[in-house]
Amino acid sequence: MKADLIPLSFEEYPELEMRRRAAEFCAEMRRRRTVRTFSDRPVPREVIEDCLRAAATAPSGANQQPWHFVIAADPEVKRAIRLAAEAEEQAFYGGRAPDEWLEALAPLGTDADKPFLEIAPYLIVIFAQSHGLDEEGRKIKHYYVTESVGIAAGMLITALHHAGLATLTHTPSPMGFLATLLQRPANERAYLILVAGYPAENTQVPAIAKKPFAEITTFIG
Ligand code: IYR
Repeated sequence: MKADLIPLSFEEYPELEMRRRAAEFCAEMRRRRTVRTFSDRPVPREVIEDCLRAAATAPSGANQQPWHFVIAADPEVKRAIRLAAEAEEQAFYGGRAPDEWLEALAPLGTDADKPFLEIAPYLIVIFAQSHGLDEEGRKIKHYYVTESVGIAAGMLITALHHAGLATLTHTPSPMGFLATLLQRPANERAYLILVAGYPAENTQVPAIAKKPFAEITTFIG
């Protein structure tokens, strides 16, 4: 059934202001770096909540919002996630990953040790709902699930960065243990762990760069 229509809430800026906003936001985003060393300093829960609210505004296939966020702040839960993730990573780095993959990861200096999973104040585990369920428990087909959850995850990373927090997109592989550990229903699969908090003091990041703009864009006309 077609939804009722309401006026669009839209803000247009004078061109100079638009240019300034775009340039400033670009500069702010270019400062974002994935961090692998976190501080245990507490972060106000309300900030995390607002960032999640911002992420939840993401467009999604048929507006089905096929995501669920589990926010693990409990030290015991974080520890359980760390132990299970490290077990997978040990298998990954200890032989499961093909050499080509390990070579691609070499510049990042990652290994199977994941202390940040316990140190960072928040692990935001993003689940994708492969289908929905109606009141009678019948399956509701979801559309563009991967795209939708990816967009929401990107908006969450952006919101957290904008708020002044660091993040790490962490994808232990396979991630099946997360649904079990966090007692998620059968229609949900773990999509990624977003580690969020302040960076540890004197955090260093790999000297790697983004591709040049001309390489990633083709303007036609
Ligand atoms: N999940 C592993 C490996 C890893 C894979 C990719 I692709 C990365 O960009 C980074 C790491 C780990 O977290 O170490």
